[in-house]
Parts: sequence; C-alpha cells; structure tokens
Amino acid sequence: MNKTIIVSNRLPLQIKLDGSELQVTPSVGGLATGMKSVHRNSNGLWIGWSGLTDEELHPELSKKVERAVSKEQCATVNLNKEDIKHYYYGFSNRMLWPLFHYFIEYAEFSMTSWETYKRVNEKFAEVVIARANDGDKIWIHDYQLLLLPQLIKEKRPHLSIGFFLHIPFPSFEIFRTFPKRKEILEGMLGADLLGFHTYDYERHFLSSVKRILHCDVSFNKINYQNRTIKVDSFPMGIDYSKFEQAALKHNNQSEEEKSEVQKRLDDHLVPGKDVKMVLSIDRLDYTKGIPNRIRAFEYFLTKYPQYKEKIRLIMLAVPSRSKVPQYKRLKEETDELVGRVNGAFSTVSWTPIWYFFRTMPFENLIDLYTSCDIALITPVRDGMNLVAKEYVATRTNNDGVLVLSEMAGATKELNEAIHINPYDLEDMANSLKQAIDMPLEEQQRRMKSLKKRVSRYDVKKWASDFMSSLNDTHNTLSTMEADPLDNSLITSFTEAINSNETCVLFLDYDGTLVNFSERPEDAIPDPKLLELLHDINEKPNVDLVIISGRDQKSLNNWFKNTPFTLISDHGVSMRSKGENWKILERLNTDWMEDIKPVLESFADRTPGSFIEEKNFSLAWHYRNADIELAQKRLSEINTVLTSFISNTDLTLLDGNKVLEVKSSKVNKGRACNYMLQQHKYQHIFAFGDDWTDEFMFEDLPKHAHTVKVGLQKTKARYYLDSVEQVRTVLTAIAKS
Ligand code: GDG
Repeated sequence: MNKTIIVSNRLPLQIKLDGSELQVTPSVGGLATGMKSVHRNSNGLWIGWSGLTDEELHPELSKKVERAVSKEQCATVNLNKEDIKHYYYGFSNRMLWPLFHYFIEYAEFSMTSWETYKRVNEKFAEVVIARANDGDKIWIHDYQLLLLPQLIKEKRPHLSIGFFLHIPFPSFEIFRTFPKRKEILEGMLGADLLGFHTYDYERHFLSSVKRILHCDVSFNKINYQNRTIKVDSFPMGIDYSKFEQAALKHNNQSEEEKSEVQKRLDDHLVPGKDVKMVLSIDRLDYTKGIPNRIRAFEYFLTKYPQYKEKIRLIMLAVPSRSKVPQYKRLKEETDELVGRVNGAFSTVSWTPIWYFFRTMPFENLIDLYTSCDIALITPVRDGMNLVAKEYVATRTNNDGVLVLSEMAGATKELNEAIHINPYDLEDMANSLKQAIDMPLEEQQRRMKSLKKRVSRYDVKKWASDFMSSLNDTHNTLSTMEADPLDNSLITSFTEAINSNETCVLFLDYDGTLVNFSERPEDAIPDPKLLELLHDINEKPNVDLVIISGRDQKSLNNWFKNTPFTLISDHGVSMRSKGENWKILERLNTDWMEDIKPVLESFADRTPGSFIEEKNFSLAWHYRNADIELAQKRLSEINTVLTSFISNTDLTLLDGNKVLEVKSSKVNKGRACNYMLQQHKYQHIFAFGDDWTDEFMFEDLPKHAHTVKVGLQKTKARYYLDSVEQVRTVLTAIAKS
C-alpha cells in the first residue's frame, strides 16, 4: 500500500531524556494536527530530527529512540551538535530566515554553514530514500529543507514530491542578493508541487525562477528539465474546532475551575470599570514587530490620556532562538521598552503592560484569547500568523476586534480585521482607538465573517487540499496524450529505415537539432550534426528534409554543400536535392512596411529584444529580455497587432520566445503535404519543438511518426525531452 511521507526539521514529538529513560509525547502544534489525517490514515511516516544530538545519544539510547518513535509512525534523522550549530542556528536561522523576511542586514552568509546545510539536507535525503517505495508521496516542510526535493528527485524521479514553505518568499530584488540563489531554486524545483501561504509569495517565487533560472513559466506551471512543476497558494488554517471547543468549555467553567491567570484577568475585568484588555502573542522574533507595537502603545497612551488605568496590553513573548545574537538584542530592547512605558505611565493601581516572557500552557492561552477585547498583532513580516486565526476561533460570542498587520500572510484572508501598517505608529494608535470605540454590532458583524472563513478553511482542509493537488500534479504527465519515445519505439523506427522501404524525415532546426543561443545567427550547425545528417541522408531509401522558420539565406549558408532538402520561412520556399530554390507560395510582403515600425517601437521599449527581418515574415525575439517585461509587452503587441492584421491574411505565431508575423497561407503542414504529393513515402517521421511545428504534426497522415521535443501539449504522437535526445535517436537511425 502506498504511503505518504511527511518530512520536517523536527518530528512532531517531544522527547525527553530522564537519565536513561525516554519520555515520548506527541506534540500538539498546528502542523502536527493538520497532518494527523495524512500521517495516521495512510500508513504514513514522519521523518525528522528527534531534538537530541548524536552527542546526547549513545548507540544503545539511539536504538531506543528509534524504537520509541517508530511506534508513533516516525523515523529520525540523526544530527550532531555541529550540524545543529551550522545548519539550524547558522544557515537556516541566520541566513534564510532574515533574508526571506526582508531583513537582509541580518543575513549572514558563511561557507561552513552552507556546506553543513547541504550535508544535512543530504542526510534527510538518505533517510527518505531508504524508506520510500515507488508510488509513495513525499511532503516536505519549510526553509530548513529547501535542497531536499532535488536530492530526492535525482535518485528517485518517480516519487511524487510536494513542498510547502511556511515563511514568506521574498521579492526577486531581495532574493537576488543571496549568493546561493540558483542552488536554492534548483533544490526547490525537485518538487512536483510547491505550495506557499499566499499568491504574493507564489508570484515572487515564479519571478525569481524566471529571472534566475530562465525557466518557461505559464500561469502557475514551470517547465524545468522536462518536468512540469505546479506552484500554488494554500493558506494554512488552524485546528478551529479545538480552539472553539476549548473556549466554550472555558466560558462554562466554575470559579474553582479557573486558573490563576484567569483569576488575575478577572480582577482587571470588574464589571462597570469599562476597562479594555489588548492581547499580543508571538515568539520573541524580530519579524513580529514587538518593539514597534510597544512604541505605538506608548504613543497611544500619550495621545489619548483618558485611557490611563483603563487599558492594558497583555504581551506574551515566547522565548525563541536565544543563541542567535539578534534575538538576544531584541530581548534587551523589549525589556527596556516595557520598562520605559511601565515606568512612565504606571500608577499605584495600574501597570499598562503585563509582559510574560515564557511559554504558557494551552489552557492559559485560551484564558488570554477569551478575556481580551482586542488582539493587536503587528508583525513587520509574517508568512501567515496563526495567532490571529486562533483569536478569531475562540470568540464564541462573536465579539472582540482583531487589529492585524498588513504584512502578515493572514491579512489576505482576514478582510474584516482592522489592517495596520506596522511601521506607522500613528496608524497603529488610531486603529487601537477605532477598535476600542467599535460598537458591539459592528464587532459581531466583522467577527462572524472572520469566523466563517477561519472555520471553513481549517488546517485539515489545508492539508487535504495540498494532498489532492499533489495527486493531480503527478498525474499531469500521464494525462499527456503523447507517449515517451522509448527504446522499443526507437527500434521500430530503425527497423523501418532498414527495411529499404521509402522514408522521409522532416526535421525542424532550432530547438530540435540545435539548442537555442542568445543570438539566432549563432545557432550554426556543428560538425557532428552535419556528419549525422549526412549519414542518414546517404541511405538510398531515405529523404532528409530540414524544415525551418529560418530564411533562405541562413539555410543556404549553413547547408550550402549538402544534398539535403531544405524548406525555409515555415514553407515559403524549397530547395530539393540537387535543385535550385523555388517558391512554394507567392506572397505579398507590402504589409511589412506598416508592421515593422510597430514592432520596432516595442523592441525599443523592451531592452534585450530585437527584430529579425526575414524575406516573408517579421520576428520579434525576446529570449534575452527581462522575461516579465517581455510577457507584458507580448500581450500589448498581441492587442495592437490583432487590430492591424484583421481583414488581412496575416497571422501571429507565438514561438519559443519569439513572436512572428507572417502570412497565414504558409505553414509547415502545407509544405510537408506538398512534398508528400510529389513522392509516395511508406514511412514518415517528423521532429519539431514549437508551435509552428504543430501544423506539421496535425497535417501529416495519421500513421506518421510525429515527435515533439519538450513536454508541452502537442498533436504529436510521441515526445522526447531534449535536443540531445533527438540526436541520440538520429544516431540510432544513422547507424541502423
Ligand atoms: C511559522 C511562520 C506561519 C505561541 N505561544 C504559545 C503557543 N503559541 C502557538 C500559537 C500558534 C503558534 O504558537 C505560533 O504560530 P505563528 O503562525 O503565529 O508563528 P510562527 O511560530 O512564526 O510560525 C508563520 C506558521 O509558521 C505556520 O505556517 O503562520 O508565519 O513564521 O499556534 O498558539 N502555544 C502555547 N503556549 C504558548 O505560550 N501552548
């Protein structure tokens, strides 16, 4: 039975060493809950680090850990102290975390930590590969494992791999500053499906892939090394019912059942006192905007002094990554700011900020969520922010106001919150005032809508949506109508060639026989190719035809002294074996005078693009232009030219990074048919890579062996991955 393997830096288990005794308890975090059905139902396996280093585990203990975690359907990746220092604290938290959260000044690159990061990702890959069977699905989580998808794909190409990034993906302008940008993207592209919290992160990622790796991207699909990779957004939800149920239970508890924290909160909430409690909960992280929040609260108290003794900020900051210097500094800054505000504003009966620097048990978290009238969540960058959603889930009476930073991924979904810019203290202070003054009716109207969304798209739905998208993604290859040109088909090709029956080979040139180069004029045939074509052409029963969009002059130069048949300009003219060029289609070219200035105006405004003037067509090449600008221009050109060419016989051909304007009377299909009328061939072969070759694939008789280069949708019967593979097939034909 196929299984799903979940991979994350840490296992969803708390493992404690008590002397030589082990205590293993499942963790209750959001991810563990969301993945529960995926993990438990499908005989799943979770792979990750146990939290104990090799130094802490002697071999016998290590076996004990392995046995204990396997009872929980988990397997460990063993890491030592150095690994954790450089891979986790170093590369992950001192390089990737700040970079991806736009704190480039905090990002520290070191070769040692990069090398360790690679090595640890390899360790993860080894464990996954050893445990995965063909047909299994792998779901990898987060920024500690960005190289893992590729490391698995290289060794096990048939495993279906999904990757989800829990933090933001930064804009290209930030990402490009990173020394290992290419390696990281290549690592991620080992996945078949890449998931992000929001469309913005998805957009930033696609932009970097296009600009750094120069991959073809159409909508949310990337063509990379002849695989189609899907990129999509899946906003992570919470375990809504767990929080809602806990809040309902909390609201019904008796005086005796109340926690100490709740009793203290109640003291503050004496009826009639008209006091507001404002809550903030986060890990103590510089991305969470804690100092700015305190400053905004200070500013609020100065601007609205009437709230003295009537408002309190309850701030829970959970200790985090305390070994990283910026976190130590943040702790000092937070302590100082809280001290300053409390020192300046406190009275004998009131302290404006209650500050907890610790982790609280879940029950106390619910005390806080249910008792506070306002949640003030102001990260300067946050992948999603689950606290905002948890606050919503616990508001069982539909009251309460959520004030949320527009820099948190959650803002996109939580429209009815008051959105603030966390860098604008005035905005934050005014929003706090708006929240305090908000009538109950409005609170309830907003909260009801928020709850609807958060309850509907909960963490289970998130996980199941991702998994079903992964299932669909991996099926895309098998739903392609063309079949891969495998060895048995190649043998049948060579048998046909050997049979002495008449054969014709139609071969497109660019992207089929040679790879693309920066300038079209540089893509000249290499001596090996010429030799290969000669060898095939020497077979008495075989006619070899180069059929290209190139003009007569180029083909003539490159294949001057060859006996091959040449067809130029997508089928305008032809040079048969040993004959002179002749025109197949008489074409009017007067239109060029009008269209050329239009194309030129676009070329001028699109650096790197240029116009190629052919005998019968005009081509706008944009291979070397910024791809995003070029795509924008392409749709503009299409709009402008469509009106120009209406009522003419001109057509626009969208080729491989080239737009060509030409007569619709000419196409490669018509040119092939012209040849087929002159000669009766028993076997027909055609190889091509782009849109212009589709005419050929469509018009040739059904029994023709048509081969597409690349994985795009095609009318061809078979496909090959690359120019190199075309050459391998041609070599087999030549040698047969
Ligand atoms: C990363 C991304 C993204 C907090 N204090 C206590 C406690 N918590 C729980 C909260 C919440 C979780 O921790 C925090 O989740 P966030 O989403 O707010 O933030 P990160 O830890 O930075 O998480 C983030 C997330 O991954 C998921 O993809 O949303 O953007 O940065 O669930 O309730 N829980 C308990 N005691 C505490 O004191 N029990």
